[in-house]
Amino acid sequence: MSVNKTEQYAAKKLDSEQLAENIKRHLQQSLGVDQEEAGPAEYWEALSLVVRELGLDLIRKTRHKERDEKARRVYYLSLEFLVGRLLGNNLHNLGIYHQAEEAMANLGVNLTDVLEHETDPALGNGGLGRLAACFMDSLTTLDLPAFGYGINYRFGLFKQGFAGGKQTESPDAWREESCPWGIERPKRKQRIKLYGRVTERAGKAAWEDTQEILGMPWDVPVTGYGTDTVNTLRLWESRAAEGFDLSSFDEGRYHESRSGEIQAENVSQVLYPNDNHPAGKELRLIQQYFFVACSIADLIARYKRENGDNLDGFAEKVAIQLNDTHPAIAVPELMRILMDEEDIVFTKALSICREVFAYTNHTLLPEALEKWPQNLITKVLPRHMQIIHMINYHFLHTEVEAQWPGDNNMKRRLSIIEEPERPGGQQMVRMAYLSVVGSHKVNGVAALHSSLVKSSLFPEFNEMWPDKLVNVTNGVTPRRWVDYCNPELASLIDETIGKDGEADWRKDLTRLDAINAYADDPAFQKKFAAIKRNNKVRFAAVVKELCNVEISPDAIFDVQIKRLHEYKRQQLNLLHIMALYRRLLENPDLDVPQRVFIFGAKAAPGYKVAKTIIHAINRVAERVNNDRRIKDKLKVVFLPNYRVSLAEKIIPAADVSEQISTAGFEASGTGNMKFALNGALTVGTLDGANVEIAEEVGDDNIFIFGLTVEEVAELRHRGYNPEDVYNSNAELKAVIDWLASGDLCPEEPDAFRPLVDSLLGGDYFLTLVDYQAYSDAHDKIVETWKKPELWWKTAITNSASMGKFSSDRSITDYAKTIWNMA
Ligand code: CR6
Repeated sequence: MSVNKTEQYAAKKLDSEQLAENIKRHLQQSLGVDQEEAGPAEYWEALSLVVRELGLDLIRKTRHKERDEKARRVYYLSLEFLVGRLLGNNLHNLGIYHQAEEAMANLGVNLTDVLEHETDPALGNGGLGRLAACFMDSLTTLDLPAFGYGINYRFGLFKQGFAGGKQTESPDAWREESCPWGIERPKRKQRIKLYGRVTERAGKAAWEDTQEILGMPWDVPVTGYGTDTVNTLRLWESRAAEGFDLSSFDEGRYHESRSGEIQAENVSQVLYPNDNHPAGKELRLIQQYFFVACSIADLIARYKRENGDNLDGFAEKVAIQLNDTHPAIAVPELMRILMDEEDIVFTKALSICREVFAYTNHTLLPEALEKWPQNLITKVLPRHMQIIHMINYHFLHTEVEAQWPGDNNMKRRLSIIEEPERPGGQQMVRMAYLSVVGSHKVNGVAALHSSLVKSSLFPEFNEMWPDKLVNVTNGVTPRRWVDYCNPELASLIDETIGKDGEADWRKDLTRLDAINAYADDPAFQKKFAAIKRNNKVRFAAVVKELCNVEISPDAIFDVQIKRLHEYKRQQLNLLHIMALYRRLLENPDLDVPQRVFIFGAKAAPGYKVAKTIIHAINRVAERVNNDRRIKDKLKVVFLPNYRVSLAEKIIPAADVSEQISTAGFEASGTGNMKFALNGALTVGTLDGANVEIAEEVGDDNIFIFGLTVEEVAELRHRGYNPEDVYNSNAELKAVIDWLASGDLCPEEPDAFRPLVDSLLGGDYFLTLVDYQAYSDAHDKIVETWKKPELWWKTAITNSASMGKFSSDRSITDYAKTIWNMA
């Protein structure tokens, strides 16, 4: 289905000379600099402009083709797209990386240096946002008609620094550096309403006395691998509407009018820095509605341009995926347009919505499930609140009533509106319920997670609609997460199993399975190990530069990179490191391999315990790294400002991947897949996608430890006292006491109190319970490391067995089971 098979890889036709000419042209004509004046930053911008030109050309062709084919399109609505750096990835996807390398060399510059000049667009918090970016890559690679819709935040996720080991935050004004990727499309701007009130005019609801803001689209071309299809990521930026609050000019209230303008521009200012935890702020609700309303209006306009004004065929042409509940307000928004603007009756409007929408659930954490006060929605979106009530009434009194006649208790439990538990409390709108009721499919993101969504989160919905809840296991794009970040491994795979046409594992990751035949092969092991070592040498230089710590490439690189959250249990890793250090102090000649523990993690600025954990790890690192007694057998590094571009350097260099969440808490995880794909061995719990990774690699090739979901439930049921574990495990007790003693932070002896209290006062995440099993799993890792043939066999088996975890497979699953597009 690609744009034009005869013209395939249009970009590939550009040779290095043409590229160099284009680069020079942009240096002079777009940037106004001479070649002699240009540094890597200018070369980066000029080459990016060349690639953007290519992208825009192909976007136009893709659009024409889609218009002709009139196929169903999928719209991926997400408040986060963590795309990472784009230049290198686009060059790879378009098949012109080597030409670009040559072109730059001929101009006397090094492409790798140039690529380092790109600031990461950090328009996401973590896994959910990065997943959206991998999905855009796969949608395009698979030639599916797709649009991504999101927000063009002026400030991405904060930049992290450390002061005395504590996290500091500063704004990430990522676009200020210049960002050549996006282009504004003023022709497609939208005007949306907020606040006001609802009146009735001629029997119809009218939303009046509103404030209005503009949404300006900013289009980023999304390239795919080995195709001329280029899709669009359309990110909205808020602007004050022209004529905004004009009446206040007349009344001489100029200042008020200006303040209105600033408010409008505030909407797309900043990404909320919470992962798995809603902020609950009015501005966040406005952000959600702003991008949803712009996107729905935009996609309806596109439908009408292509199919005419009648919306009868709308659901056949449009699929909308809600990435978590963040865009859930899209359900009442589409209902509003269908009913109030298109004169479609309620029941028909609801059935259109249910054909169009599908919702992805990414978490079971109760505190992460979004709820908005009914009063707040009534204030900001009065018509939407009415429509939510209408949907709820129909749902409870027709559908729930039919399933459980006369059961008022059930109606209360399933109501989209949650009644306050205490008198005087607020009514809350459960956005997850609204999403389930408004969609035809709801998916979890890994097999275990999806089964828990059915059995614990939405059991009644599953009983009512047995086909609605499904699983689509997450995946990652092998283009960025092997081909681009680990080019030596990519070449070794090419050499071994071929790369042309059908054989190209970049397009069909299950082809990697053929590498399994080489897991035992000493020559292949040698090459695989050499690549890992090269990656470690390069990464050691990054660590030296960023942390001023020397690490040996011969040590085990043991890595935990992800958001800082108690359920992810960086504290478990920390306690174990403290214990290893104590073991070495007791016996400095202990026969153990050198180990480096590597962390990267941002904590939400308001998450106290998470910040305490960062502080504690940094303090332990300082102590361990400067203690000559342990003879460099142990090092700990915490890389500041973890982000996509750092992940690209860390993952290819990792030996051990830490995936140690409390069972039942990590919906999927996607880092786990990237590490295994690059030949790291996983130490992990039976949680999220770890379960499926274990199935693929086999139990002998992964270090599974700790309580299972069932055992966690049993333990909670029986009742658990962390003091019992603390008192019965001498090593664990010693390290917790050390943490509590103030020794690691003499100037603030109580600094780690919040962590110690959370461990001993309840230990909700069962860190202490899993401690011994974790420590034993690490002993097994060391045993394996001591047998290099076994180690490399295991590592190769991991890489070779990751075929399932390509985001191409995830997207194919969505297309088949949810979007009806394949
Ligand atoms: N925090 C899950 O916690 C999952 C991603 C993508 C998360 C994580 O396990 O891999 O989504 N959930 O599905 C949310 O953001 C709510 C995440 O990234």
